[in-house]
Amino acid sequence: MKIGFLGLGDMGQAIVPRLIAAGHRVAGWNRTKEKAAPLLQIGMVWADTPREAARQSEVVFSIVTDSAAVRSLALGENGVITGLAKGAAYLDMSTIDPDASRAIAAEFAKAGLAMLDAPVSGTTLTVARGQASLMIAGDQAVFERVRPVLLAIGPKVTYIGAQGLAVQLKVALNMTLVVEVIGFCEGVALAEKGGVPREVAVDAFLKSVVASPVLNYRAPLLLEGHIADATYGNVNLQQKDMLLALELGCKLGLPVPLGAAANEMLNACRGLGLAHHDFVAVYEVYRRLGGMSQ
Ligand code: NA7
Repeated sequence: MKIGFLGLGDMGQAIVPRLIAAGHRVAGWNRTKEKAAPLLQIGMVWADTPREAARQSEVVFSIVTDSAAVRSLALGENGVITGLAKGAAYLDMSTIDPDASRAIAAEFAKAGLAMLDAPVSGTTLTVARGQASLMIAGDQAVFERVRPVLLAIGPKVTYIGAQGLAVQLKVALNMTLVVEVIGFCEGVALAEKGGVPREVAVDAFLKSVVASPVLNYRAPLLLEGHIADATYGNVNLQQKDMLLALELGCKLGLPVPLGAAANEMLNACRGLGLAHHDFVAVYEVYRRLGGMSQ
């Protein structure tokens, strides 16, 4: 199929090669053009604007930082909405405010165009390994039409329901992920402070019922002893999602006290200058609070 791809950050860099490898033609755009270079080398073609990418495509994806970024590339002067053909589909994979996503989709619907929310769960590594999972919401008939393209990105593609529900679910999922990893950091710190060597504690956690895929791949970062530069998601990016979760809880009247506590630990990371580090930097916060580190 002819695909437009907007946003060639870390996730875009991992997804586009999978689409090309599956035989799709990809026209890509990024605000900072230089980032397209490695993808142009493997066959992606450059589009000057989101509109140009949309004009040449049956399916257009975007994956960018936040609601404002999606709004500008979707609805701006040279946005997707100005170039998308009737019968084509626009899928936003970013993790953004569900209400903002619904409002953007409503503009597409008014223009007789289809937009779905299609967030990806997984890191650049899981995407590259073909293990990412995708959640999709919006018009189910459009979803069925684009499903083969989605399967090229990841093997687990799940239709969630009405517009906005996939991105809402993704916000809930990311909150849980951060709470889980911070719980792990707290537990290991408690064991270490009491005299259990860190590597012994981590090994025991990973052999226990507490183990999970996310703890397995983040544990090595915690063991390194220094706090690794962001590999899978830095503090700022995780906090963006956590703030979306807190806002959602507030809007819906559902308390999320564990999310709120986890958010305080992310604040502490930023206060200590660890904003661009992987969020297992929370472990370092515990070490400093517990007098194990300066
Ligand atoms: P990255 O690697 O930080 O990349 C962010 C991308 O978003 C990158 O392409 C940026 O373009 C783009 N961006 C950011 N702001 C804008 C605006 N205002 N307009 C257009 N493009 C913009 O993030 P990831 O790839 O890891 O994650 C992307 C999303 O997936 C995010 O919602 C995650 O939570 C999940 P740039 O290269 O800076 O010009």
